[in-house]
Amino acid sequence: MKRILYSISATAALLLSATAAYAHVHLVSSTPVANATVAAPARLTLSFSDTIVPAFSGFDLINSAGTAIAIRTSVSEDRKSISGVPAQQLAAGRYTINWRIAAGDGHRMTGSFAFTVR
Ligand SMILES: [Cu+2]
Repeated sequence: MKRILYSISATAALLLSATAAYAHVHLVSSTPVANATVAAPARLTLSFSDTIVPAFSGFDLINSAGTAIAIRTSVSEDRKSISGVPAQQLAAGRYTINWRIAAGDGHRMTGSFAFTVR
């Protein structure tokens, strides 16, 4: 009986953690795609799996020298993506996007990825 109880609670714990992980909002796609080499993009877009809180969601664009590029970000009307238009055309080189969001469930998350402008 003890053994049965143990396996039931272990299964419940697994199910709970799987549900919690699934519930977290995550980055589903981006333009440019992570690690892509592209022509200078006029607009950068990050799409998330669920709604985010505009006041606490945005991203920074950093060049290979570590300098932040001026960019104004905004959250879409459906609150599932963030777009930003660089203040000037991006020069060739490698760039990193550092994003931060607050999800509807109150969790804050951050992440980053890089792309290259040819
Ligand atoms: Cu969450």
